[in-house]
Amino acid sequence: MCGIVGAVAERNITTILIEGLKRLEYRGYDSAGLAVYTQQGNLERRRRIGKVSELEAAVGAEPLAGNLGIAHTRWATHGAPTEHNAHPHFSGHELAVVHNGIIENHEELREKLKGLGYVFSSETDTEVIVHLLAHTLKSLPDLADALKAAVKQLHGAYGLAVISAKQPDRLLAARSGSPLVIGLGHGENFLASDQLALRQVTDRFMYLEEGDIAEIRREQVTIWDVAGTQVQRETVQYHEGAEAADKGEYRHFMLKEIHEQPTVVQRTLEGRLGKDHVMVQAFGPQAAELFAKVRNVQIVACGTSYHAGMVARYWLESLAGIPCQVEVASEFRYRKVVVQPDTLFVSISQSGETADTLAALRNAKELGFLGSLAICNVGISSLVRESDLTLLTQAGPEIGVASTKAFTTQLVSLMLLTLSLGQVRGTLAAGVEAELVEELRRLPTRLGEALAMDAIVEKTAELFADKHHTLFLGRGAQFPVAMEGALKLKEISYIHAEAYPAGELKHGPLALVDSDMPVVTVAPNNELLEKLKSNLQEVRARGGELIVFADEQAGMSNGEGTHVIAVPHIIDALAPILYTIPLQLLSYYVAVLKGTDVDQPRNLAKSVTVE
Ligand code: HGA
Repeated sequence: MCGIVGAVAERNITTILIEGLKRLEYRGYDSAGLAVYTQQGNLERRRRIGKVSELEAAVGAEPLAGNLGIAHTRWATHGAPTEHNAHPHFSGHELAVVHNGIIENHEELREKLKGLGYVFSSETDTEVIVHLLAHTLKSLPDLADALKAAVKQLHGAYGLAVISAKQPDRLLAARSGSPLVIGLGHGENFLASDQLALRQVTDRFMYLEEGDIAEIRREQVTIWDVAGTQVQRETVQYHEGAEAADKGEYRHFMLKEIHEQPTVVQRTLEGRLGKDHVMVQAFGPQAAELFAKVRNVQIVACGTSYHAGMVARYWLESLAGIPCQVEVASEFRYRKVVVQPDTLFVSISQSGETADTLAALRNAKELGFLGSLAICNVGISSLVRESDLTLLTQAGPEIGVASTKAFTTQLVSLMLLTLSLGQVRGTLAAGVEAELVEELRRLPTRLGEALAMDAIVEKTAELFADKHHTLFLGRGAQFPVAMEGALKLKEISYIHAEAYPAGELKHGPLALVDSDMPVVTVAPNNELLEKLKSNLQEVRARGGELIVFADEQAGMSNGEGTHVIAVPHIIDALAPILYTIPLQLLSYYVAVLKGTDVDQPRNLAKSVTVE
């Protein structure tokens, strides 16, 4: 979602700010802006709706140079995506603020500040922050003191960057519910909502914690914690290889990320498989002790991660014999939940900053769960920090807004969880675990074979180019795979797609089936295959066109209105991971045919850090 970049240096920082924003573009946004304290001693800003390149052009046309500045990509929550709502927001000519998050008491503060004579020029919640700070500065002239006092009046979530023309040697930051990281340079320092934005200028970072306020000067960084006590935060040297935001030979990040899946699944398995068992300590030193007590599992997640959780439910119940509930985080967090004794709370999130999932975890801590486990792709994230146990997916940075490799690595991690719980609790026969471990080792190769379906899937995509609706069907653990397939198609091709358990067809959705409604089905060769074949007959009988991704050994063949695409055979338990690949490719190629913005689909954002 929105991004923040800030800099204080001896050199001109405008290009650093713009490059930083570009590196955050993948998160999705609707407008961009920056404010610089210029060499003439003024605060000046440029703002544009649309892409960072528009902002860059505006700066090119009317140059801005200075040693202190803040910049922002906005994903509107309060007020339309217009230029006057874009950040930075100013109070007079003195103060500029950029903000990620939501101020819940903005109406009340706005009325109060209007009463004090402040004039608002936007509909955003953010603008109350800058006027509130301006007002506080009247009694507390030091910027850090004023910020500490002002944030006490804010309810909601914020990551803030602030600069003042009156104190132009410093950049201020405040974090509560929205991540911020300081980038450390030599004689220059930086700020961003994600270290990725600053990798061009440094590899040394200091992560702010909840409630921290930071004063960042060229030579010095001072941090106060939520109690106002001056604190040191650890400096982290960033080591991850140069997995830069680079598409390489691929046309889109999404296609690159789909093709990375054998490698990242391999990485997710590395160091976690013993000869014939899963190494439970991969979940943390106290995992074995905690897992031994688990009698139930509650999974909470959003979007694609929720679908991973739904697959895990089939696995946990059928393989480990552990009852499992799965719920979307935005529902779980506001519902009165009855927790069964000895329930493990499992949250799943690519970024680890998903606002609803994080809030659900925080609620869960008050509800008497046995403990919490985060399945997450970002090691230094709030979800990881706040959970008892963690298993990191090793997907690497995912740039495409529509999640692909994050999903399959989540599935692999959830299979490791299933096997670990079954092992520790003695509910999974050692032979079954050994067989699945062996199959997991082969999985990267199998995924490579599934990727070889690329060309046939590209051809199949043509069947969808002029369609407006589709149905996705699956049975058992393939039902959530069908849901994920439908979500991918919606997200990037804007074709309306719905998923149903195949057995539900005749209870309603069959009424929709006609020659304009293609029906996509995933059909591994399992005990449900014959039932699925009957469901497909129901579709054919109504003239519906069938696209069936079927096990090469399932004995299904092409026929009138039936397009069968053979999928390499795989053990049933791992089929959800393998069948995801052709569905990802299908939505990708349909989107390419329709000419949509594959990597940054309209209205969507990566890492949903607001409710
Ligand atoms: N509420 C602010 C910032 C929005 C945001 O953080 N989006 O991710 C606004 O609407 O401008």
